Amino acid sequence: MPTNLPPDFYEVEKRFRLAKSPAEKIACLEEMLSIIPKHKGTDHIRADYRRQISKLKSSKTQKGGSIHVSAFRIDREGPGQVVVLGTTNVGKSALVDKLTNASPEVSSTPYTTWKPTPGMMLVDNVQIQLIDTPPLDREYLEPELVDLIRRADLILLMLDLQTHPDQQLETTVEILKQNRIIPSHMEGKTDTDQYVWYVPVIVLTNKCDDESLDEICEILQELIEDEWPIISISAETGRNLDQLKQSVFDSLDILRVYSKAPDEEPNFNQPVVMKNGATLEDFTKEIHKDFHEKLKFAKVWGSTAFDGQMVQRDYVLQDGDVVELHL
Ligand SMILES: Nc1nc2c(ncn2[C@@H]2O[C@H](COP(=O)(O)OP(=O)(O)OP(=O)(O)O)[C@@H](O)[C@H]2O)c(=O)[nH]1
Ligand SMILES: [Mg+2]
Repeated sequence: MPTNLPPDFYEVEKRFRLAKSPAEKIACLEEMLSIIPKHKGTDHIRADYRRQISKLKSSKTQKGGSIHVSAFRIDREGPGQVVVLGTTNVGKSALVDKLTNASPEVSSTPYTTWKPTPGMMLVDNVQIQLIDTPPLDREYLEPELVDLIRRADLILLMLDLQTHPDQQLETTVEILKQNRIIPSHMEGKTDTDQYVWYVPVIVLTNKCDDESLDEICEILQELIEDEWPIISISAETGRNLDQLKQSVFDSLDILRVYSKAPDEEPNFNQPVVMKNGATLEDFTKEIHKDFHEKLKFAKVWGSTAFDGQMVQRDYVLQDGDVVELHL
């Protein structure tokens, strides 16, 4: 236990030791966390309190005691859920803060984030959900975080370029593997009898603030197997973030279609976002059930159609198509 703790801390700690119910214990631990000073000497103990809180919260949910809405249950918004993962201090919160409308706490103190925070990132005219997460830790991984990762459409696996990124990658992949989560590009290359979840991964080497660090990025790329999709970025200076946004968009395998009424212009700020391969039939379902049930024909303006071409329900939509539906 570190010295120089404020007197309040010991009072709360005493209450914690005497507490009987999980709710009381959680309240005390949260209070202790807010009192304890943040510095290197308290890193370990703060991480330990967070683990205890997580364990208490999940056992509380399982027992069906009080109504508990988990911070890890995040509704999907937009065309895909993208989780930002990595060990502590790599810059996950800084990235989500920079790219989305959310403002998670960014700090040089390890183990700052302890619950996920979703935000929406605008790529071109599409809002994509990005989720900041607590650090991956060998000792304990919140079961609900594991579920969140398994359900994700894409993992942004972040490394701190300035502190042994190759080891961080190894650690992170190992932790994921222990939880039966395998990067998609390794499908067929891992020997396991268990059921596993394959999730696409893009590796981000963060803190590549300027050209002087490009050489380390290149060495890292040579060190790790070449099939890893990897982008060097800086959440702080904004370096290569446009490239990252485009790569996220491309990985989600989506296309945008614009609906228009006869004799009107389409609204290019409001695309209907669909999976690649979607047909006109799928599009009618997105617009309204009347169109789905009673569609007579549609006109399309786009890359594979001549302007105003009449198409049928089986027409395969392309990114950027403008569609006019007729009943
Ligand atoms: N130089 C530099 N520093 C960065 C960059 N991104 C983040 N940082 C710094 O790295 C430290 C950690 O950033 P966070 O975003 O809090 O890291 P985190 O991964 O969310 O950490 P945990 O919440 O503990 O998991 C902070 O001091 C940031 O200012 C970057 O691109 N360049
Ligand atoms: Mg964080």
